Amino acid sequence: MNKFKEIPDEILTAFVFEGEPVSAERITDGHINNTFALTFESEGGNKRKYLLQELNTNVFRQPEALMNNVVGVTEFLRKKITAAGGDPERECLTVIPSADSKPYYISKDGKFWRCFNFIENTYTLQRVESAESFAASARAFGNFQCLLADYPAETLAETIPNFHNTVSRFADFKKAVEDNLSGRADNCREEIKFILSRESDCSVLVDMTAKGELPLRVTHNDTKLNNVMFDNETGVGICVVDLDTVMPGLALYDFGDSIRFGASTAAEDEPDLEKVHFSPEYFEAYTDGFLSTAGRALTDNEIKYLPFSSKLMTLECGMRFLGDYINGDTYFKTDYPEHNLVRARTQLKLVSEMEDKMQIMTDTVSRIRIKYGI
Ligand code: GN1
Ligand code: MG
Repeated sequence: MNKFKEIPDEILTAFVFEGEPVSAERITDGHINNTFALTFESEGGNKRKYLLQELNTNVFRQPEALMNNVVGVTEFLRKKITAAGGDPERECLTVIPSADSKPYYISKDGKFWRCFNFIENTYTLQRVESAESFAASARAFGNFQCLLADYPAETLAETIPNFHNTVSRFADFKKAVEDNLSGRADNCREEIKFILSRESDCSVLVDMTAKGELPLRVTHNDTKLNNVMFDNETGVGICVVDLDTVMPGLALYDFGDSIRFGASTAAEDEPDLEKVHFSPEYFEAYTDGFLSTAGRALTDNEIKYLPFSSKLMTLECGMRFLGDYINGDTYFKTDYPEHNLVRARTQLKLVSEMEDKMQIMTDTVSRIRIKYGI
């Protein structure tokens, strides 16, 4: 019997699940896909959990190619983790095949579903709770990047073209303001001005990459704190999840995006800007954790641009939230009409504080380089 209002019957038999479905819980952390934790029970009373997702095909236009990436990356990680004596069931995602042996299922109503093992005895964090847990997430993302260092990048499809291309993000933003589809641009003229006056920042990493001054690597590209699963007992960040945007990119995108989300004293959507501050202490904790695992693999330019990338990724996200607000909320999920505007404001406040504290960040990176001899 289907007790799950939000999940069609058809889906509960579409994948190779073990046992009978007993419960389903919606997970509301992400801004893009619809996610559920499902529990199935086998005859002896054995329970097994799965993570079921309906992929947002408005955002991910080539879902088959995306799942091809995810299968490739998870199988690659599985081999490496096994060879190193780790437990691939806990340290990487496993794709659960559909009944007809595909890594996804397209329902009769045309929705795109996929399923993973649920990693038990772990927790996620929606906010940084301590410098130590933030450093643990940094070690996990740094390690993830190292594990994928020799992944054949040419086999990866670009799931969202120009995802972190800040020049094209800036152009999209300008167009959103010009088109003003929702008529909301007048509610945020200050914020628009703030972004438009930072156009020159947007080309810095793009130009360096074009000149060969920064190497393309296989990167995660969405390194939010809540994309790390922490072990209940040890607090170690054991598994990096949300692999939809694993593509060739810059190490700086991964670093900067983590700082954007985590080195803040408030939530990404905190409406009271008095509470939103950039935290140099959290910046230091993350930088230390990241350089402890990935530092030796990074070039001098990559390390030098860590502080700038933090600001740039935060500006990019601010542009995306504000652009979506002006476009009428067509991309990110929102809980209320001003949600994207509130999110954009936190990002721009962080950008402004990072600009003031750029020297402190640079000094922090220098200190940590000395510590690790890199
Ligand atoms: C989205 O899906 P989620 O919430 O992990 C977005 C990221 C943004 C983030 C902002 C595919 O990530 O790029 O940085 O929201 N993912 C996509 O919170 O656009
Ligand atoms: Mg996510």
